[in-house]
Amino acid sequence: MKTVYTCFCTDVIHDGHLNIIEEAHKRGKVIVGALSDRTLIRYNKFPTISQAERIRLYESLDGVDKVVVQDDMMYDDVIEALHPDYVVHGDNWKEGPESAIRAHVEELLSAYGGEVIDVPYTYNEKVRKIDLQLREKLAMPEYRRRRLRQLIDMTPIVKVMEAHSGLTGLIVEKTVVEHEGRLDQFDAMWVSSLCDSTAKGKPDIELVDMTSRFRTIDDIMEVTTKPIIFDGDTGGLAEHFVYTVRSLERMGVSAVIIEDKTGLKKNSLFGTEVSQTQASIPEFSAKIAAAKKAQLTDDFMIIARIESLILERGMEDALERATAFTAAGADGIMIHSRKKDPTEILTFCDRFRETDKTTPLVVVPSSFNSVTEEELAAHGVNIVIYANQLTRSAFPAMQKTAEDILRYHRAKEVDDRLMPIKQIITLIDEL
Ligand code: SPV
Ligand code: MG
Repeated sequence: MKTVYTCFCTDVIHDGHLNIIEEAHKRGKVIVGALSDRTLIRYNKFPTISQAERIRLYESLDGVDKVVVQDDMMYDDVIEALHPDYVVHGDNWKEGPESAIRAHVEELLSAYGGEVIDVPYTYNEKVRKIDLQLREKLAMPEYRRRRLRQLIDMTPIVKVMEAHSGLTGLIVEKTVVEHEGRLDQFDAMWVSSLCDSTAKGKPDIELVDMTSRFRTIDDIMEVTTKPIIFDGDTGGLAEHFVYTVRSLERMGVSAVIIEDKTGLKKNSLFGTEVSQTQASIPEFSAKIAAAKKAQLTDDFMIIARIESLILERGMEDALERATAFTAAGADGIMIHSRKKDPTEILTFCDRFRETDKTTPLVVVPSSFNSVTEEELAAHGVNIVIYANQLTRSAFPAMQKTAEDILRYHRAKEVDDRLMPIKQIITLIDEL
């Protein structure tokens, strides 16, 4: 009896999967691999049911002899363990980032005479309906809101990218890359005060009002499903912040980060070049406590951001604040620095973790950008935010185009660096 292996990462079984099982069953004993949660979120959409539920679902299918967990995107381990004669997959993996995985499977199988079977991908009205139902479970506020907490439990480090519009939201939502045979994507979006303000041509001084910031969130939410972390600046007055928290929760935002500054806030990356006032520990703790009391759901997170290193008040002050803000109810701590060297950030994380093993830690490596996600995770960081890189890459490109059109009195010279017209008019999918 031959052995046939197929890897599933779906939450719902439709005709396409049944067809794959049928094709597999014709050839021998069918083993289904259930892609583990931590691998699935790098590869596909966020799962709407748990890993254990997916395993039970696959086990219940006629024609499936056994279910195993596939924990790595690459098939090396499962192929070594099972030695399947065939690996069956929908033929959609012949194109795009997944094609590297297919090529690697083919190479592994050819070493002992195994074979890849590509089954034509099924797309019909039923499959389309199921896709829509899954999208509802991903996009609606009650599901989206809780997903950040789920991600913190699921993955060594949650990867967050800045978004400040529907379009940048779509980039964070849809960008998947293949690198050395593995696929990767961002987990969540950061609605940065710097980038949201900059996109409106305004300075980052809490000038863009909450109604406008909420409008940005709404634009992003309209076209995406990934969870959102909102940059709440100082949070304003505690009496106002409680209302902001309620609004964010209702919209389906997962977390707000507020920084321990008071008065006219300027962007932290100015450091001590501009005068900025740090809030006292009791004052900021009271703001956090008031917001935690106002919160309606258990899902939403209020994360306290500590500016002591930015303002050069020292490590001990930063650590004292972290303990106090956690005691006041903060669901996470963000520690910030504008040093190029990550040492002070890593020292803070190590020292914080000596006494607190669980409170999520957040960092924003804009200045200390040589540090890797793996290093951060090894020092106990749970969330890494790439806070402004989309804005900082788009602006120079747009400015250069504007300058060159002025320079040459026509657009021909810039054309080879533009997205083709055919692509821009079809960039956004219609429903
Ligand atoms: C932002 O993105 O607006 C931030 C992070 O607050 S930073 O600009 O690094 O202060
Ligand atoms: Mg900000």
